[in-house]
Amino acid sequence: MRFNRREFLKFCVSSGAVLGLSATVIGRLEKALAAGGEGLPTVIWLNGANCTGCTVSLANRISGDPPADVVDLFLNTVHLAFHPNLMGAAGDLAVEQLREASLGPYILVADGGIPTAFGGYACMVWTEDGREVTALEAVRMLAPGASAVLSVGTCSSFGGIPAASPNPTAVLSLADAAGVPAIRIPGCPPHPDWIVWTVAQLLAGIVPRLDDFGRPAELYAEAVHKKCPRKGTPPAEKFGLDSGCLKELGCQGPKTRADCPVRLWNNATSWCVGADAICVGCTEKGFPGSFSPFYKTKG
Ligand code: FSX
Ligand code: SF4
Repeated sequence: MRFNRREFLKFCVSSGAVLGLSATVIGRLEKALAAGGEGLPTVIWLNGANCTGCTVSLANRISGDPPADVVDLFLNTVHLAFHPNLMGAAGDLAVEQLREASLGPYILVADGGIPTAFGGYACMVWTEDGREVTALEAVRMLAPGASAVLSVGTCSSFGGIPAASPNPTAVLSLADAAGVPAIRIPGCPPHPDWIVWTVAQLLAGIVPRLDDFGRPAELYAEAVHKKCPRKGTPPAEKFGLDSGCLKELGCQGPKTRADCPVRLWNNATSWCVGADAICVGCTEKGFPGSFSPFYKTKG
């Protein structure tokens, strides 16, 4: 099934309550919908150093109502001009599409950290005129002209796993590598709803209020611990034997801001603590170094 931009807007409007979109955002999207969605920015999505989990997370969003999945949605609606994993075009054609998109209004999205050692040549994103273009060069070229810059995932937001000590490729966040401010949607991976919510705000012409770490404050409003159903229960001594609090087993929920216990994952099936694992702190700056070794009690 194919969807167009109009259907993405319809989807955002009809799923507004689930996604937590405000009445203002829904109102503006409705207006854009009435205008046929013309003039909305194109999305250029780059991959830095990553595991591709961010895109997999986004692709896992399934809805009971059409449009059924976000892959189709983003391919055919938000006018996703370039995405290394999702686009149909390849080679020169893909680069042509990117170049064309970069002439008009566009939102730059990047998942993955940006390696800066070796002149950036630890991560090449496309070839042009026989020359390898690095992620570093690409973000420095595209970020200044973007109407918004979006860091999807902890690697792009803060460096994340590829920047973990000893960080041999000198990975930086997108904002630090490109020298521009970015809206950060951390999580390793981030929840697909967080990505769609933020893109919907930008399409509605609204820059979401950000917290001190550049994350949309509404999405990262409180610690995972606060609404965890295990809060206040006796400490669990082992995994899988009871439903007690996992803090003594290394849970980082008290230090980690995200709405996982309420929103749940995999189309509202469960979440890390619900599946009897600890929260590892993946939405926080300093992950993984500041939270490891995992499964140990820290302070
Ligand atoms: Fe990082 Fe994303 Fe973790 Fe993986 O693109 S936030 S390693 S889920 O893939 O960048
Ligand atoms: Fe908090 Fe983790 Fe215990 Fe849940 S399991 S109450 S998030 S410390």
